[in-house]
Amino acid sequence: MLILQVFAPAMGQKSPSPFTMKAIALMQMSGLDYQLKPGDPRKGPKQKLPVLIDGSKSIPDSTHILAHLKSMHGFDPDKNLTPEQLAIAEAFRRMIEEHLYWVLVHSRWVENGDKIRDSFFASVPAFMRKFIFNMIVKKVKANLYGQGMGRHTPKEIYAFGATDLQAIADYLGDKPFFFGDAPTSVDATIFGMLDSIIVPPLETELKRSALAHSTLKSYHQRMSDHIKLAEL
Ligand SMILES: N[C@@H](CCC(=O)N[C@@H](CS)C(=O)NCC(=O)O)C(=O)O
Repeated sequence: MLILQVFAPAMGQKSPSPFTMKAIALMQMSGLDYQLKPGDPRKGPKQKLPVLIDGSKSIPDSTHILAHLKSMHGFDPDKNLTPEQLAIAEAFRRMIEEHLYWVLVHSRWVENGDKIRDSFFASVPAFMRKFIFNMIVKKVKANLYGQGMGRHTPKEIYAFGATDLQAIADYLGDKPFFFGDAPTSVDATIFGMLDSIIVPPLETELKRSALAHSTLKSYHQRMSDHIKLAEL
């Protein structure tokens, strides 16, 4: 039995990370038998979630999880894509995971720290929560600065986010999924990010930019229905 380790539900999300939601979408799309379990990133092979456990193997990273599903379980949602489509998918994936992700990190940890604290750290005793949370926020801010996003003003950061979301909405157009009638792996990536932007009850500039595109809102709903998220 496959086990997918993710963050426990929080802020209205099945798991409050774009990468864990992407992995959940992939597992659901695969039709494979698996169990969702809350994990602890500190105990994982790369100190991050998601992690897929397959027998004695632990596979961290959503991209490696997809590669494992392809090579070991015959699930390849991209098998009908052309080389050109694969290249486009890879570029969008990088934009979402290496750029838009940092706008999300800013919107959550820098601008809405007080709101996410009790939800993300519900399992930490209340008297220690603020202390631990402040330590993590310090680390997150250092990461944002190191990556470069944290050197910009909030207005500039949200303008980057709006441009990325515009690119996704423009390429999607009125197609049901990114490359047409059937979802592929880049749909799991986009879904994981949109779920993390739209679902939590945080009124951020990033969420406003996403919801300004009715196509993105309906696409998020279509993907949620397709992967039967409500049944999980
Ligand atoms: N490249 C990884 C990224 C995973 C990732 O960044 N996970 C974050 C949550 S969004 C995490 O586990 N952070 C815990 C930590 O840094 O302590 C993937 O695709 O799975």
